[in-house]
Amino acid sequence: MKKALITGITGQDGSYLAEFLLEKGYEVHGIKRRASLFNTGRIDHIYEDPHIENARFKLHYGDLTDTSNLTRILAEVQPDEVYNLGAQSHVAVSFESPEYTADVDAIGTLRLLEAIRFLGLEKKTRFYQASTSELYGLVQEIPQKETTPFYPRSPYAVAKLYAYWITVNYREAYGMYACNGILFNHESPRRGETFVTRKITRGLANIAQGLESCLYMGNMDALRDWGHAKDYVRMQWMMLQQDKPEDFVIATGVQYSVREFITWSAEELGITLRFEGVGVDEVGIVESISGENAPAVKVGDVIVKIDPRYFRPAEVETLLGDPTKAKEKLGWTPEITVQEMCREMVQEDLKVAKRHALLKQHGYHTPVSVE
Ligand code: NDP
Ligand code: GDR
Repeated sequence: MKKALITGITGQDGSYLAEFLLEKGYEVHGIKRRASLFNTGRIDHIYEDPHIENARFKLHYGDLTDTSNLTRILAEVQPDEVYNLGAQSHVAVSFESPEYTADVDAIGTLRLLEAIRFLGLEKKTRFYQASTSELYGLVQEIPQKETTPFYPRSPYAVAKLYAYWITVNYREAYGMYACNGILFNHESPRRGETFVTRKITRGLANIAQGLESCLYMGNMDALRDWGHAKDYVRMQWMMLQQDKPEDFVIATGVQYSVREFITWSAEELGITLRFEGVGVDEVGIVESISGENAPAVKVGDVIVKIDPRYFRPAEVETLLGDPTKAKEKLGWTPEITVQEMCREMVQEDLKVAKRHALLKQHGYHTPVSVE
């Protein structure tokens, strides 16, 4: 039985990858951080009681900032594959916590690679690094492919640049099977609530049900190449099954604006939006309503506004990936379109919003945290 170790198993990708590898028959080990509240909501459905004989899903407390902890877990697990998905992954937050982001995202990657080498696992253990389209930042070529020069625009992207190159370096210096997946934005109903797609689907579902009144946005002109996390974790595994380690861009090859994502999400709730004004004065106004899903909204309501608080000190305006290499060499193509994904996300968030609205109606306190 193959063994995999996943850092970031409690995150969006970690949860889908763990499911995928369990289905493939792997023994899956994951590193979770200690937190004062439970932080395993995304993986509770695959959790196995450690007392069960032959359990194939095991969690270890740990942190990418802790070398001895990583070394001990690697020594204990002796994994065939390591997926380094753990990161402070929020671009805007990286401007607030640049040093921590560098420690986790850059040096954390080095710690893992060095522990593999130190333990003499470099010929056994294959290593996947969660690299990112943010490396392209101020884009030098459209669309972006494996050979496009990088120009990172945030402490997050700069930290991930180090992680990208240290992965390449350990491959070249020590013959390790180590590779980078340069993944463009990918989302799902399990996406963190403060990334833009989830903020939109959750925010609008809450507004539709009367739990919030307005969605406050940053740069709605930003263009992204959005895919579904389920399609992208399949590719993470495929990259570690080749004869030779290589780096791949994973993207859909289509881009849309944040404003378009808002429009689709509203439509899924039966709300037609009209955008008026420019810059910080732009607003989204309800033009018409159909169906039953937005009982709290009236025609003429302003439900989208700009809050400059969400502008970034340096923005990545446009990203568009070219996944030709992944298609040709690995036979990978995304199966879920961004519009299908948006519908799924809205429907999931609507279920939760309806539950909260019902509780509120019956006098129960249902705080909705907004970012
Ligand atoms: P999430 O933010 O959903 O998950 C990040 C994971 O990393 C969580 O499990 C988190 O733990 C964990 N983590 C954070 N800090 C540490 C630390 N100090 N030590 C150990 N673990 C830590 O991210 P995604 O699942 O969306 O992304 C997975 C990876 O892919 C990340 O590295 C991200 O940067 C990268 N990436 C993501 C893309 C996307 O569009 N989703 C695109 C390209 C790259 P906790 O749950 O406790 O917070
Ligand atoms: P990104 O994702 O920065 O691309 O990083 P995010 O969803 O945070 O932002 C995408 C774009 O939307 C604009 N935007 C807003 N973003 C947020 N979060 N909140 C807002 O209110 C808002 N308004 C507009 C942003 O300015 C940006 O242009 C994600 C992360 O998953 C990274 O870890 C990963 O590496 C990259 O995708 C690829």
